Amino acid sequence: MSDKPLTVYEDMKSKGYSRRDFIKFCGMMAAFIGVASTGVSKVVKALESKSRMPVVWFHFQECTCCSESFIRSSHPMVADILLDNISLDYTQTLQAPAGYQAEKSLQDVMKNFKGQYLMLVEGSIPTGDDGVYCCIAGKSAIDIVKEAAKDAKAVIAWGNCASHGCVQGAKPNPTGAQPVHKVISGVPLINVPGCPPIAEVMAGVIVHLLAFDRIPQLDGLKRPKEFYSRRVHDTCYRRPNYDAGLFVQTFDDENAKRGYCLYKMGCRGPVTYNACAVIKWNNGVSYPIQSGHGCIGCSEANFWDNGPFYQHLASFPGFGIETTADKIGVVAGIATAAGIAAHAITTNIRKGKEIKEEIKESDHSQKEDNV
Ligand code: FSX
Ligand code: SF4
Ligand code: F3S
Repeated sequence: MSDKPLTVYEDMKSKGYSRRDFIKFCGMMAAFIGVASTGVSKVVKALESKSRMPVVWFHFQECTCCSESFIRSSHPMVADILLDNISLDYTQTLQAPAGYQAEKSLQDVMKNFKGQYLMLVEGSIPTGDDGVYCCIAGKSAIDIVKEAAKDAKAVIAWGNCASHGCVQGAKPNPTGAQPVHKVISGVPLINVPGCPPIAEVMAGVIVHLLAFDRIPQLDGLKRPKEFYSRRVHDTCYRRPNYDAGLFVQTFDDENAKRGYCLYKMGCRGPVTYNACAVIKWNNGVSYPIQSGHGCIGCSEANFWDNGPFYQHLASFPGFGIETTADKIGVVAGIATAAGIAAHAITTNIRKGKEIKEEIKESDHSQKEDNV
């Protein structure tokens, strides 16, 4: 048997997945990362030829919900395939080894795969008092991050904690919690905020790296544009109510039952960049606003300090300093602009659906290949 590492496809085959599963997976991923239907073949080609990518996944000051979000993805194939195909060599919550053995795995990856491994970080880094507030195997989180980042191919900061500091970084921030990008430099870094981030977004970012061997296009805050270029407000299904000036005034009023806009209940959708209103959660079942609660801006920096959560914003960027919810129903041009934005993102998702349909079609004509 050759020592050559298995490609993603070979590895899937060895685990009993069919060719059809593989194509379906590539189609799903192509849809998430927003490539056109012609892009599916690129993803297929890449995953047929690329070997597994060594990965180290760190946990610092966090609640582990980012991992939970990912492994409990309602597309079991996504987490299953990705966890198999990123070679998760070190992760404190999922790895089999413990103690010295676990730390040896980490050292082995850093030594044997210099410049090739992907570093995933969940949690903020406490920098106060020489980093004593989070230590693993006798080392502080800050030292671990700096050491591992030095030879990483790229770093992904999962969730609000690693991207922005989250609740640990909120005032008075007793541990001096900092996001990853504040403690390392000189290595490509992607922020994937959200508390936690959406599983499909996490999967999309990993597949982008796996398939195209480069980081996705990022915005000024190092967030992948595919998922963070629109405000929740731009794609929210309650948006027509907002434009018409129809608001919930208390959580138990008639307007709440009618599903009116939650802006006056403190919704942060107008200042929050995330894909929740489009991709949603639990296999597209719902998202906070659809469940009757305003967005609390969990993907934004300082969201804990930007409260109180249940008090509406006095104004927000893009709508004019003086614009308030009471006047907004008459600002017609805005609705058009938002409509265009919403269209752009929903087109991507629709495109995804079309891609899936195409795959279904070709599935019918393709003989099952279960080698
Ligand atoms: Fe943070 Fe991850 Fe919030 Fe938790 O572990 S982003 S606390 S939901 O999820 O790091
Ligand atoms: Fe949706 Fe909130 Fe915007 Fe209202 S304010 S349209 S509930 S995102
Ligand atoms: Fe977070 Fe707002 Fe989405 S609270 S989960 S960004 S709707």
